[in-house]
Amino acid sequence: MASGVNAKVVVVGCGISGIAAAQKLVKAGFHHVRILEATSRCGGRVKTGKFGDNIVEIGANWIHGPSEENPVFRLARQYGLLEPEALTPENQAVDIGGHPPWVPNIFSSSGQKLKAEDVYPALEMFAELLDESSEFQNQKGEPCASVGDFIRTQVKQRAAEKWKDVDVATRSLRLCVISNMLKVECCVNGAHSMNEVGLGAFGQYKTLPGLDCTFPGGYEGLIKNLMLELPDGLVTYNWPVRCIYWNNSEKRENPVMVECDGGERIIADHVIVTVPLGYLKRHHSTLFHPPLPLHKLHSIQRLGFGTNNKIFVEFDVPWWDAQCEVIHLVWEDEDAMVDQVPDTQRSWIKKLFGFTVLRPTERYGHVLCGWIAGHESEYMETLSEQEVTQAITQLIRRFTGNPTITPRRILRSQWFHDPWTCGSYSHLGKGCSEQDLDNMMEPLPPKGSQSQSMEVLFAGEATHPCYFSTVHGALLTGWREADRLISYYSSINPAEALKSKL
Ligand code: 6YU
Repeated sequence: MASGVNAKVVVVGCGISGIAAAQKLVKAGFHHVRILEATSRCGGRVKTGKFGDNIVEIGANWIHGPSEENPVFRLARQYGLLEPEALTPENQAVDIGGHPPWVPNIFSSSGQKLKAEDVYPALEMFAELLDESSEFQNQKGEPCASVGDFIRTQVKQRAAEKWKDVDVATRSLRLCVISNMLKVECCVNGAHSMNEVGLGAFGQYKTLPGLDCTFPGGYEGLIKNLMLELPDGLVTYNWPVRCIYWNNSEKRENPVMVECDGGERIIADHVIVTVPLGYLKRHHSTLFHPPLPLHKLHSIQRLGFGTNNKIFVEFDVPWWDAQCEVIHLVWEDEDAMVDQVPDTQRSWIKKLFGFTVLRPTERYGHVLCGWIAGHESEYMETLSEQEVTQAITQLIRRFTGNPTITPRRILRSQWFHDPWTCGSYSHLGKGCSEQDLDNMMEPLPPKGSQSQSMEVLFAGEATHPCYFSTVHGALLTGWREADRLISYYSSINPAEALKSKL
């Protein structure tokens, strides 16, 4: 490792993956590590904000699968950031397969609170089909290209058999419930429509045991604690990277040169790129010189990166049940099982599947978090806060049948228009396979090149083979790329390492 500790490493991006990479390298003794961050803050898509007197999560919300195998859970426990309940063995043992068993309230667009027995068969069928959608991985010959197509085709067949004795109105209502569940899945997957989520690789995403939990003091507590492990001054803020010159044809002393927006140039032995997939999709052609190899570029294009936004809404008094944890809004004109609205500008609000209830009430007051994915969500970002408030107010009045309900205030996220993120998180699009994630994480120069000098490495949520789209996935990719460099230097002897730097 003698030469490794002197290697100059530049990490692009100070989200959880960039922080994790730097932390591991610093711990291993690398003392020329720096992070270049485009914005004025650390944390990236882990972002805690203020809403009145309370905190809310603008980005990541839960630890998905808080149990021993989850490194975010282990760190949060170590830093003392979780509530006692989240630490219990019972909580860690619950295996919910990524879908927490929340107590729902379901309202319809004609202002009715729906009866459980009318809608539960639809929820059950949907859950069954989601499970089945995960079973085509590595099998080839999946019956449809997308999860959306598969679910719609199967629901039509199964409804005709199973619900043949059910009256027409109830059957139609159940199909509308399926529409609502497709919109929920658009949020979960960060996709515009489930027609864009590939069926063949859907089972690639893995869940961990544990009942999803939140950070009572905010997710950013995790970031703050990790940052304390880094030396002062390691991060340079407001420093966007414009171009990474690799494959040194100018015979510079160091193989990589990083050019920043202000024109500054920084030389390095290794660069770890952690920018979001959305940013890569938009800027890959200017961010790398020479351009990325085609197989990597094609994977960047094939993988999906969509928008999922939150709209926090506060009320003076609750209009939902005391036990309710999630509110679904079912449109009664959607028995065609749709998860896209026909006219975005006029009816974008129909894409909002409903709300989760912020708990405990003693901490948050009566606050709901609305969820909206896709192009409709991107359009919502362009509206004024007043226009969004008006649309939300009308929606709630309609679904509750109560024309007096008035929100006290709202706050929404705008991830698509964040120039350094360009959306929310990644999913596997149609035609994607495990190979695309392998291509994403492959360092440059690529396999088969003469040089194996690890000039440019790739971390970030969209490079994790099975935990993409999550904080724990992102964290693990940072550690993975740090380990790649650590083992690179321990595998070459000091003399060779020196040669590779000349
Ligand atoms: C999770 C959750 N969660 C909700 C919402 C969002 C996300 N996630 P970063 O972007 O953090 O860092 C990159 C940095 O690079 C950044 O600071 C940039 O400013 C910087 N940068 C960019 N360009 C640059 C340049 N040119 N130069 C310099 N710097 C530059 N994850 O575990 N629990 O509840 C949620 C949620 C609204 C937006 C989430 C959640 C995703 C995580 O937030 C995200 O993965 C990580 O924070 C990313 O870290 P990073 O370091 O990679 O990038 C079957 C199947 C299903 C599949 N999905 C199921 C799981 C569902 C995921 N659920 C999400 C749900 C919510 C609600």
